[in-house]
Amino acid sequence: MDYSREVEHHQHVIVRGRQPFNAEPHGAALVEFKYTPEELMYCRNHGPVEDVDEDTYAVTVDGQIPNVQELTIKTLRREFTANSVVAALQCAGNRRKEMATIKKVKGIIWDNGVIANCRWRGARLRDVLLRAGVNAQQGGHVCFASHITPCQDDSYYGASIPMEKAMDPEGDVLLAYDMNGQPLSPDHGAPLRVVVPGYAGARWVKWVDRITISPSESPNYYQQRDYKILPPHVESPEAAKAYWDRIPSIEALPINSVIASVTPVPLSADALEERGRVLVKGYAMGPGGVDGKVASVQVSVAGGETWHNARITYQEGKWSWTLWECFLTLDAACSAQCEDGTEVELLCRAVDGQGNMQKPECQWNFRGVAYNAYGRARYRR
Ligand SMILES: Nc1nc2c(c(=O)[nH]1)N[C@H]1C(S)=C(S)[C@@H](COP(=O)(O)O)O[C@H]1N2
Ligand SMILES: [Mo]
Repeated sequence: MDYSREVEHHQHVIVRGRQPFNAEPHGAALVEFKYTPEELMYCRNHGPVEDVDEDTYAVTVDGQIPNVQELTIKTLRREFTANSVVAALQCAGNRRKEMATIKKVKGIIWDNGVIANCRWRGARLRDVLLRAGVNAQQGGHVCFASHITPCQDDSYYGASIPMEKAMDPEGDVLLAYDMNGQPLSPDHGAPLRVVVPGYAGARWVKWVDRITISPSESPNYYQQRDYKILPPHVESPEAAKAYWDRIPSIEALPINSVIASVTPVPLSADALEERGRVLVKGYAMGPGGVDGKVASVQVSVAGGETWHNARITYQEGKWSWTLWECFLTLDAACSAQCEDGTEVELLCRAVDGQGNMQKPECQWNFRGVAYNAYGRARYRR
Protein backbone atom coordinates (compact mmCIF):
# COMPACT_ATOMS: atom_id res chain seq x y z
CA MET A 1 0.00 0.00 0.00
CA ASP A 2 1.20 3.49 -0.75
CA TYR A 3 1.40 5.76 2.27
CA SER A 4 3.52 8.44 0.65
CA ARG A 5 0.87 11.12 1.09
CA GLU A 6 1.08 11.10 4.91
CA VAL A 7 3.35 14.11 5.28
CA GLU A 8 4.07 16.25 8.31
CA HIS A 9 1.22 18.72 8.07
CA HIS A 10 -0.50 17.58 11.23
CA GLN A 11 1.12 19.75 13.88
CA HIS A 12 -1.63 20.08 16.46
CA VAL A 13 -2.52 16.45 16.86
CA ILE A 14 -0.88 13.55 18.64
CA VAL A 15 0.11 11.00 16.04
CA ARG A 16 -0.93 7.51 17.09
CA GLY A 17 0.12 5.78 13.89
CA ARG A 18 1.72 6.77 10.59
CA GLN A 19 0.85 3.90 8.25
CA PRO A 20 -2.08 4.23 8.22
CA PHE A 21 -2.21 7.78 9.52
CA ASN A 22 -4.07 8.07 12.82
CA ALA A 23 -4.01 11.09 15.10
CA GLU A 24 -6.05 12.95 17.70
CA PRO A 25 -5.90 16.38 19.34
CA HIS A 26 -5.65 17.08 23.05
CA GLY A 27 -9.10 17.19 24.62
CA ALA A 28 -8.24 20.52 26.28
CA ALA A 29 -7.72 22.18 22.88
CA LEU A 30 -10.74 20.49 21.33
CA VAL A 31 -13.31 21.92 23.76
CA GLU A 32 -12.20 25.50 23.05
CA PHE A 33 -14.11 25.38 19.74
CA LYS A 34 -17.78 24.76 18.99
CA TYR A 35 -16.89 23.63 15.49
CA THR A 36 -13.71 21.63 15.32
CA PRO A 37 -11.14 23.37 13.13
CA GLU A 38 -9.46 21.19 10.50
CA GLU A 39 -6.10 21.34 12.37
CA LEU A 40 -7.69 19.82 15.46
CA MET A 41 -9.69 17.16 13.74
CA TYR A 42 -8.81 13.59 14.48
CA CYS A 43 -7.84 11.34 11.58
CA ARG A 44 -8.87 7.71 11.62
CA ASN A 45 -7.76 5.57 8.70
CA HIS A 46 -7.62 1.87 7.98
CA GLY A 47 -5.62 2.49 4.82
CA PRO A 48 -3.78 5.27 2.97
CA VAL A 49 -5.31 8.73 2.45
CA GLU A 50 -5.67 9.58 -1.23
CA ASP A 51 -6.04 12.79 -3.18
CA VAL A 52 -9.03 12.00 -5.35
CA ASP A 53 -9.65 13.99 -8.53
CA GLU A 54 -13.12 15.48 -8.15
CA ASP A 55 -13.57 15.94 -11.91
CA THR A 56 -13.24 12.27 -12.79
CA TYR A 57 -14.93 11.01 -9.65
CA ALA A 58 -18.41 9.49 -9.51
CA VAL A 59 -20.41 7.50 -7.01
CA THR A 60 -22.45 4.56 -8.28
CA VAL A 61 -25.80 3.74 -6.68
CA ASP A 62 -26.83 0.16 -7.41
CA GLY A 63 -28.21 -3.06 -5.92
CA GLN A 64 -31.91 -3.64 -5.29
CA ILE A 65 -33.18 -0.53 -7.07
CA PRO A 66 -34.91 0.14 -10.38
CA ASN A 67 -32.66 2.99 -11.59
CA VAL A 68 -28.91 2.59 -11.21
CA GLN A 69 -27.28 6.00 -10.79
CA GLU A 70 -23.84 7.32 -11.50
CA LEU A 71 -23.46 10.69 -9.83
CA THR A 72 -20.63 13.16 -10.16
CA ILE A 73 -19.97 15.88 -7.57
CA LYS A 74 -21.30 18.44 -10.09
CA THR A 75 -24.56 16.51 -10.37
CA LEU A 76 -24.85 16.14 -6.61
CA ARG A 77 -24.28 19.87 -6.12
CA ARG A 78 -26.58 20.99 -8.96
CA GLU A 79 -29.46 18.56 -9.00
CA PHE A 80 -30.06 17.86 -5.32
CA THR A 81 -31.08 20.37 -2.67
CA ALA A 82 -28.10 21.12 -0.45
CA ASN A 83 -28.66 20.44 3.22
CA SER A 84 -26.60 21.58 6.18
CA VAL A 85 -26.39 19.52 9.34
CA VAL A 86 -24.29 20.11 12.43
CA ALA A 87 -23.22 16.71 13.72
CA ALA A 88 -20.42 15.32 15.85
CA LEU A 89 -18.32 12.57 14.33
CA GLN A 90 -17.05 10.22 17.00
CA CYS A 91 -14.91 7.11 16.73
CA ALA A 92 -16.26 4.07 18.56
CA GLY A 93 -12.75 3.76 20.05
CA ASN A 94 -12.94 7.12 21.83
CA ARG A 95 -11.57 6.71 25.42
CA ARG A 96 -10.15 3.24 24.64
CA LYS A 97 -7.16 4.23 26.79
CA GLU A 98 -9.39 4.09 29.85
CA MET A 99 -10.85 0.72 28.95
CA ALA A 100 -7.30 -0.55 28.43
CA THR A 101 -6.54 0.16 32.09
CA ILE A 102 -9.08 -2.54 33.02
CA LYS A 103 -7.51 -5.20 30.78
CA LYS A 104 -5.54 -5.30 27.52
CA VAL A 105 -7.59 -4.41 24.44
CA LYS A 106 -6.96 -4.71 20.70
CA GLY A 107 -6.78 -1.36 18.96
CA ILE A 108 -5.18 2.07 18.85
CA ILE A 109 -4.95 3.48 22.37
CA TRP A 110 -7.08 6.57 21.81
CA ASP A 111 -7.55 9.12 24.56
CA ASN A 112 -10.65 11.34 24.50
CA GLY A 113 -9.92 13.31 21.34
CA VAL A 114 -11.47 11.14 18.62
CA ILE A 115 -14.52 13.34 18.26
CA ALA A 116 -15.16 16.37 16.06
CA ASN A 117 -18.18 18.68 15.80
CA CYS A 118 -18.69 20.03 12.29
CA ARG A 119 -21.19 21.59 9.98
CA TRP A 120 -21.62 19.21 7.08
CA ARG A 121 -23.23 20.12 3.78
CA GLY A 122 -24.32 17.85 1.01
CA ALA A 123 -27.16 16.03 -0.69
CA ARG A 124 -29.56 14.06 1.44
CA LEU A 125 -28.98 10.33 0.98
CA ARG A 126 -32.76 9.99 1.10
CA ASP A 127 -33.18 12.21 -1.98
CA VAL A 128 -30.54 10.26 -3.91
CA LEU A 129 -32.20 6.96 -3.00
CA LEU A 130 -35.64 8.27 -3.96
CA ARG A 131 -34.29 9.20 -7.38
CA ALA A 132 -32.88 5.69 -7.69
CA GLY A 133 -36.41 4.41 -7.10
CA VAL A 134 -35.95 3.06 -3.59
CA ASN A 135 -39.15 2.31 -1.77
CA ALA A 136 -38.82 3.50 1.81
CA GLN A 137 -40.74 0.45 3.00
CA GLN A 138 -38.50 -2.11 1.30
CA GLY A 139 -36.26 -2.51 4.35
CA GLY A 140 -32.75 -3.90 4.14
CA HIS A 141 -29.51 -1.97 4.30
CA VAL A 142 -27.63 0.76 2.49
CA CYS A 143 -24.03 -0.35 1.98
CA PHE A 144 -21.30 2.22 1.41
CA ALA A 145 -17.94 1.38 -0.09
CA SER A 146 -14.72 3.14 -0.93
CA HIS A 147 -12.46 1.34 -3.39
CA ILE A 148 -10.03 4.25 -3.59
CA THR A 149 -7.42 2.27 -1.67
CA PRO A 150 -7.15 -1.16 -0.07
CA CYS A 151 -7.29 -1.34 3.74
CA GLN A 152 -5.41 -3.29 6.40
CA ASP A 153 -8.03 -6.03 6.74
CA ASP A 154 -9.99 -5.92 3.50
CA SER A 155 -9.53 -4.97 -0.16
CA TYR A 156 -11.75 -1.87 0.30
CA TYR A 157 -13.44 0.07 3.13
CA GLY A 158 -17.13 -0.59 3.65
CA ALA A 159 -19.94 -0.07 6.13
CA SER A 160 -23.71 -0.02 6.10
CA ILE A 161 -26.73 1.48 7.84
CA PRO A 162 -30.31 0.23 8.00
CA MET A 163 -32.60 1.50 5.23
CA GLU A 164 -34.82 2.94 7.94
CA LYS A 165 -32.11 5.36 9.10
CA ALA A 166 -31.20 6.26 5.51
CA MET A 167 -34.79 7.08 4.52
CA ASP A 168 -35.87 8.77 7.76
CA PRO A 169 -36.56 12.44 6.89
CA GLU A 170 -35.43 13.22 10.45
CA GLY A 171 -32.33 11.02 10.17
CA ASP A 172 -30.31 13.69 8.36
CA VAL A 173 -27.98 11.26 6.58
CA LEU A 174 -25.93 13.16 3.99
CA LEU A 175 -23.59 12.56 1.11
CA ALA A 176 -21.40 15.47 2.16
CA TYR A 177 -19.01 17.48 0.02
CA ASP A 178 -18.40 20.42 2.39
CA MET A 179 -17.20 20.59 5.99
CA ASN A 180 -17.32 23.78 8.05
CA GLY A 181 -18.00 25.89 4.94
CA GLN A 182 -15.08 24.47 2.90
CA PRO A 183 -14.90 21.63 0.43
CA LEU A 184 -13.86 18.45 2.27
CA SER A 185 -10.13 17.89 2.56
CA PRO A 186 -8.54 14.60 1.42
CA ASP A 187 -8.01 13.64 5.08
CA HIS A 188 -11.72 13.73 5.76
CA GLY A 189 -12.96 12.06 2.61
CA ALA A 190 -12.86 14.48 -0.35
CA PRO A 191 -14.67 14.71 -2.60
CA LEU A 192 -17.54 12.87 -0.89
CA ARG A 193 -18.17 11.18 2.45
CA VAL A 194 -21.17 9.75 4.17
CA VAL A 195 -22.43 11.63 7.25
CA VAL A 196 -24.60 9.53 9.57
CA PRO A 197 -25.59 11.79 12.46
CA GLY A 198 -25.75 9.92 15.75
CA TYR A 199 -23.91 6.85 14.45
CA ALA A 200 -20.33 5.79 15.17
CA GLY A 201 -17.68 7.24 12.86
CA ALA A 202 -16.99 3.83 11.30
CA ARG A 203 -20.21 4.19 9.27
CA TRP A 204 -19.26 7.63 7.91
CA VAL A 205 -17.45 6.22 4.87
CA LYS A 206 -14.89 8.59 3.36
CA TRP A 207 -14.17 8.77 -0.40
CA VAL A 208 -17.40 6.82 -0.93
CA ASP A 209 -17.65 5.55 -4.52
CA ARG A 210 -20.37 2.92 -4.34
CA ILE A 211 -23.72 2.76 -2.56
CA THR A 212 -25.46 -0.59 -2.80
CA ILE A 213 -28.97 -1.39 -1.64
CA SER A 214 -28.93 -4.85 -0.16
CA PRO A 215 -31.07 -7.17 1.98
CA SER A 216 -28.05 -7.65 4.25
CA GLU A 217 -25.44 -5.51 5.97
CA SER A 218 -22.19 -4.66 4.21
CA PRO A 219 -20.02 -7.80 3.90
CA ASN A 220 -16.92 -5.67 4.57
CA TYR A 221 -14.55 -6.59 7.40
CA TYR A 222 -15.20 -3.28 9.20
CA GLN A 223 -18.93 -3.98 9.35
CA GLN A 224 -18.74 -7.71 10.10
CA ARG A 225 -15.56 -8.37 12.10
CA ASP A 226 -14.96 -5.10 13.86
CA TYR A 227 -16.90 -2.30 15.59
CA LYS A 228 -18.96 -4.70 17.67
CA ILE A 229 -19.16 -4.99 21.45
CA LEU A 230 -17.85 -8.48 22.16
CA PRO A 231 -18.96 -10.20 25.38
CA PRO A 232 -16.52 -9.73 28.29
CA HIS A 233 -15.24 -13.32 28.31
CA VAL A 234 -13.84 -12.92 24.77
CA GLU A 235 -10.18 -12.03 25.24
CA SER A 236 -8.50 -12.95 21.96
CA PRO A 237 -9.04 -12.76 18.19
CA GLU A 238 -9.45 -16.56 18.15
CA ALA A 239 -12.19 -16.46 20.77
CA ALA A 240 -13.87 -13.58 18.90
CA LYS A 241 -14.32 -15.69 15.74
CA ALA A 242 -17.30 -17.53 17.18
CA TYR A 243 -19.05 -14.28 18.04
CA TRP A 244 -18.75 -11.82 15.18
CA ASP A 245 -21.77 -13.21 13.34
CA ARG A 246 -23.89 -13.31 16.46
CA ILE A 247 -23.61 -9.79 17.82
CA PRO A 248 -25.02 -6.59 16.39
CA SER A 249 -22.94 -3.93 14.66
CA ILE A 250 -22.55 -0.68 16.54
CA GLU A 251 -24.90 2.01 15.30
CA ALA A 252 -25.49 4.89 17.77
CA LEU A 253 -22.98 5.33 20.57
CA PRO A 254 -24.17 5.56 24.19
CA ILE A 255 -24.36 8.70 26.36
CA ASN A 256 -20.87 9.90 27.20
CA SER A 257 -18.96 12.84 28.65
CA VAL A 258 -15.39 13.67 29.58
CA ILE A 259 -13.52 16.30 31.55
CA ALA A 260 -11.16 17.93 29.08
CA SER A 261 -9.49 20.58 31.22
CA VAL A 262 -9.24 21.84 34.79
CA THR A 263 -7.65 25.26 35.13
CA PRO A 264 -7.18 27.51 38.16
CA VAL A 265 -9.27 30.65 38.09
CA PRO A 266 -6.88 33.61 38.38
CA LEU A 267 -6.88 35.27 41.78
CA SER A 268 -7.47 38.96 42.11
CA ALA A 269 -5.89 40.84 45.01
CA ASP A 270 -9.19 41.36 46.82
CA ALA A 271 -10.47 37.86 46.29
CA LEU A 272 -8.33 35.64 48.43
CA GLU A 273 -11.35 33.54 49.20
CA GLU A 274 -11.23 32.50 45.57
CA ARG A 275 -8.21 30.33 46.32
CA GLY A 276 -8.83 26.79 45.13
CA ARG A 277 -11.28 27.88 42.51
CA VAL A 278 -11.09 26.04 39.21
CA LEU A 279 -12.87 26.05 35.89
CA VAL A 280 -13.71 22.56 34.67
CA LYS A 281 -14.53 22.11 30.96
CA GLY A 282 -15.58 19.16 28.90
CA TYR A 283 -17.83 17.78 26.25
CA ALA A 284 -20.77 15.40 26.31
CA MET A 285 -22.33 13.40 23.53
CA GLY A 286 -25.53 11.40 23.37
CA PRO A 287 -26.97 9.14 20.69
CA GLY A 288 -28.67 12.26 19.26
CA GLY A 289 -32.04 12.70 17.62
CA VAL A 290 -34.99 14.35 19.28
CA ASP A 291 -34.72 12.31 22.52
CA GLY A 292 -31.04 11.45 22.49
CA LYS A 293 -29.67 14.94 23.07
CA VAL A 294 -27.67 15.61 26.20
CA ALA A 295 -30.06 16.96 28.83
CA SER A 296 -27.62 17.71 31.64
CA VAL A 297 -24.06 17.23 32.84
CA GLN A 298 -22.87 17.04 36.44
CA VAL A 299 -19.45 17.23 38.07
CA SER A 300 -18.33 15.77 41.40
CA VAL A 301 -15.27 16.43 43.51
CA ALA A 302 -16.61 14.19 46.26
CA GLY A 303 -16.12 10.81 44.61
CA GLY A 304 -19.67 10.88 43.26
CA GLU A 305 -21.42 11.53 46.58
CA THR A 306 -22.50 15.03 45.72
CA TRP A 307 -22.79 16.59 42.27
CA HIS A 308 -22.74 20.11 40.84
CA ASN A 309 -24.69 20.96 37.72
CA ALA A 310 -22.49 22.10 34.87
CA ARG A 311 -23.55 24.95 32.62
CA ILE A 312 -24.14 23.93 29.02
CA THR A 313 -22.30 26.44 26.85
CA TYR A 314 -23.01 24.97 23.43
CA GLN A 315 -25.50 22.63 21.84
CA GLU A 316 -27.08 22.86 18.40
CA GLY A 317 -29.79 20.91 16.62
CA LYS A 318 -30.28 17.20 17.15
CA TRP A 319 -26.77 15.88 16.51
CA SER A 320 -24.11 18.25 17.82
CA TRP A 321 -21.89 17.58 20.77
CA THR A 322 -22.51 19.48 23.99
CA LEU A 323 -19.88 21.72 25.53
CA TRP A 324 -20.10 22.44 29.24
CA GLU A 325 -18.25 24.15 32.04
CA CYS A 326 -18.41 24.33 35.80
CA PHE A 327 -16.72 26.57 38.37
CA LEU A 328 -15.79 24.69 41.55
CA THR A 329 -13.94 25.33 44.74
CA LEU A 330 -11.56 22.59 45.71
CA ASP A 331 -11.42 22.87 49.45
CA ALA A 332 -9.89 20.52 51.98
CA ALA A 333 -13.12 18.55 52.06
CA CYS A 334 -12.55 17.31 48.51
CA SER A 335 -11.50 13.73 48.22
CA ALA A 336 -7.74 14.11 48.40
CA GLN A 337 -6.03 10.94 47.30
CA CYS A 338 -2.33 11.45 47.00
CA GLU A 339 -0.07 11.28 50.03
CA ASP A 340 0.26 14.98 50.64
CA GLY A 341 -3.44 15.47 50.07
CA THR A 342 -3.04 17.83 47.15
CA GLU A 343 -4.46 15.74 44.33
CA VAL A 344 -8.16 15.81 43.69
CA GLU A 345 -10.15 13.47 41.51
CA LEU A 346 -12.99 15.00 39.53
CA LEU A 347 -15.82 13.05 37.94
CA CYS A 348 -18.43 13.97 35.36
CA ARG A 349 -21.55 12.30 34.08
CA ALA A 350 -24.18 13.20 31.49
CA VAL A 351 -27.84 12.31 31.06
CA ASP A 352 -29.63 12.15 27.71
CA GLY A 353 -33.20 13.17 26.91
CA GLN A 354 -34.50 9.67 27.60
CA GLY A 355 -33.00 9.68 31.08
CA ASN A 356 -30.05 7.40 30.27
CA MET A 357 -27.23 8.36 32.61
CA GLN A 358 -23.56 7.45 32.37
CA LYS A 359 -22.54 4.85 34.92
CA PRO A 360 -19.46 4.84 37.15
CA GLU A 361 -18.02 1.86 35.28
CA CYS A 362 -18.21 0.43 31.77
CA GLN A 363 -17.99 -3.28 31.01
CA TRP A 364 -14.74 -4.23 29.31
CA ASN A 365 -14.76 -5.53 25.74
CA PHE A 366 -11.85 -6.86 23.69
CA ARG A 367 -11.98 -4.17 20.99
CA GLY A 368 -12.29 -1.41 23.56
CA VAL A 369 -15.27 0.22 21.88
CA ALA A 370 -18.12 2.37 23.25
CA TYR A 371 -16.36 3.15 26.54
CA ASN A 372 -18.61 5.51 28.47
CA ALA A 373 -17.93 5.30 32.20
CA TYR A 374 -17.94 8.54 34.23
CA GLY A 375 -15.41 11.04 32.94
CA ARG A 376 -12.41 11.22 35.28
CA ALA A 377 -9.64 13.74 35.72
CA ARG A 378 -6.96 14.35 38.33
CA TYR A 379 -6.00 17.82 39.38
CA ARG A 380 -2.97 18.75 41.49
CA ARG A 381 -3.56 21.79 43.59
N1 LIG B 1 -12.87 5.00 3.38
C1 LIG B 1 -12.75 5.04 4.71
N2 LIG B 1 -13.74 5.62 5.44
C2 LIG B 1 -13.65 5.68 6.79
C3 LIG B 1 -12.55 5.10 7.48
C4 LIG B 1 -11.53 4.49 6.70
O1 LIG B 1 -10.53 3.98 7.23
N3 LIG B 1 -11.66 4.49 5.32
N4 LIG B 1 -12.52 5.14 8.84
C5 LIG B 1 -13.80 5.29 9.52
C6 LIG B 1 -13.69 5.53 10.96
S1 LIG B 1 -13.43 4.18 11.93
C7 LIG B 1 -13.91 6.78 11.50
S2 LIG B 1 -13.95 6.98 13.18
C8 LIG B 1 -14.09 7.96 10.64
C9 LIG B 1 -13.00 8.97 10.90
O2 LIG B 1 -13.16 10.11 10.11
P1 LIG B 1 -12.07 11.24 10.03
O3 LIG B 1 -10.76 10.61 9.67
O4 LIG B 1 -12.56 12.23 9.04
O5 LIG B 1 -11.97 11.86 11.40
O6 LIG B 1 -14.09 7.64 9.27
C10 LIG B 1 -14.65 6.39 8.91
N5 LIG B 1 -14.65 6.29 7.46
MO1 LIG C 1 -13.60 4.81 14.18
